[in-house]
Amino acid sequence: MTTLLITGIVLLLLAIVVLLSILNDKANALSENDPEATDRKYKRVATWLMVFNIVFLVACFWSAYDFKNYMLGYGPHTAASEHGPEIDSLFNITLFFTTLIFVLTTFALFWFSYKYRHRRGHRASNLAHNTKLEIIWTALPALVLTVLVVKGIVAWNNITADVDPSEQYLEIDVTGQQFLWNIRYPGKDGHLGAKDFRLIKPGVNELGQDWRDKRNLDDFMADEIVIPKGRKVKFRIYAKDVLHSFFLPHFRVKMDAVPGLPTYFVVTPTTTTEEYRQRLSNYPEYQVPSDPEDPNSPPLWKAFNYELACAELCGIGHYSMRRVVRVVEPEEFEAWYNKQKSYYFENIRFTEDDPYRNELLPFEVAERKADFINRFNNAYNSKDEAERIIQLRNVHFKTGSSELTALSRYELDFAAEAMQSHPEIQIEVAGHTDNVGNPESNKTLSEARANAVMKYLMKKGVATDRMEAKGYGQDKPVASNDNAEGRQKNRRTELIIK
Ligand SMILES: [Cu+2]
Repeated sequence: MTTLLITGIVLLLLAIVVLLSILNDKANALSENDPEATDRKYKRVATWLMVFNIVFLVACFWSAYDFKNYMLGYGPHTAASEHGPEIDSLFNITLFFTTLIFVLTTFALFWFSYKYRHRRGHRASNLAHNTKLEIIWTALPALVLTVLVVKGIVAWNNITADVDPSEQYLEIDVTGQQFLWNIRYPGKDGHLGAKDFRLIKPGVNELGQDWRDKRNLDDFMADEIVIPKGRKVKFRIYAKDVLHSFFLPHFRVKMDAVPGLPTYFVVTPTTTTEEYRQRLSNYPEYQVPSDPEDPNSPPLWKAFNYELACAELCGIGHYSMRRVVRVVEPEEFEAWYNKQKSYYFENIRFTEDDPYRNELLPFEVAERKADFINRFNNAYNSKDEAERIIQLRNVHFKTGSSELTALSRYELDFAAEAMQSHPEIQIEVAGHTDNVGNPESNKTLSEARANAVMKYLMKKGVATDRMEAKGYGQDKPVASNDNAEGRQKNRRTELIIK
């Protein structure tokens, strides 16, 4: 229905225009011999053009004024970063000059068409050259541009200055790819680990982190950017495929992400997300529902979030390159930061991609050792026979064999050490299996495994006559053999203090 109405109105307007032009032609034909009528006609046209000019300029200013509270730099949208006001003031200086020139030239354009309209007895004069004019309209823009450019360069050098290595700052690594941002934080060591594009493995190692660089081990990935208010943040900006652009509009941060050419931007946020929301709440524009379809949705100011966008049209899914940015008080940041989990320990540790899969890291050795000594002492001090058993939780064998896995050595070393510091005790090394397979061969296997452990302890200096190896096969389960978890518990090696 609406389409039909609009089509009807357009057709009607077209008919009116055609009719008017026909009438105009007829009137012209009549007045051809009446010079006064011609003068009147040109004056009328020139006057209406002047009216248009004034209405147009007023409309321009009115619209800018009306929308000011939505625009960055005005109303509630003063910059949320330390360097932001400098960019805004540069922008305003540029805007002042361009507005002035815009008004003057627009006005001159229409004024000339009015003043020099066709009139009887007036002839156009031919102005071929005027040196004075040439100098004025070359020198003036040159001067203005020089001021703008010099001010711009000085500001740009300030804004894009790198951090001083001696100062405190938080480093965050952002990598654009079609169509998302990878956000990486340094862990507790405060340093981001090395990357190499040749190590990139989709779904496993998206950034090509080199796990041999220990600084990588505590790095974590985040799905939003969280930064503490008042802290200097250095964003290291990368791209994996095409050009992207790292754009934080509320902080006046914008830097291209270029494949093969790392860039950076240093910014100090000055306003938390919550403070920015409070600021917005003072303006009627932000009291409307955030979802126009749902009148009960929270008002715009409450739903506000800073955001990271990609400012480079990088492909069909470009729009989805949005991430929420949260600026919080330093204490809240610490709480969030401490909750994050290292990517390496969550996803890489002990997998085939882990260069340290056959060894324990120093802190892991310390943790396991403390745990073992604790369990050993409990067993040692207990009078109850059933409690004088120490399970070797981290001693494992290759499937169906009595060959110890590489990581078993740590717990066996702890055991050997404990035996040596308690020379009076005797132990039994007991091997157990689950109930899969033949009971006889299970017994043989458990014996072989107990012997392997004993041999290892011997090699570490524990006297042979202090130990006895026994294989129990599947006879002494500690859990149900009906599920994988239970069977795993049943396949075990124990040290029993006699
Ligand atoms: Cu992009």
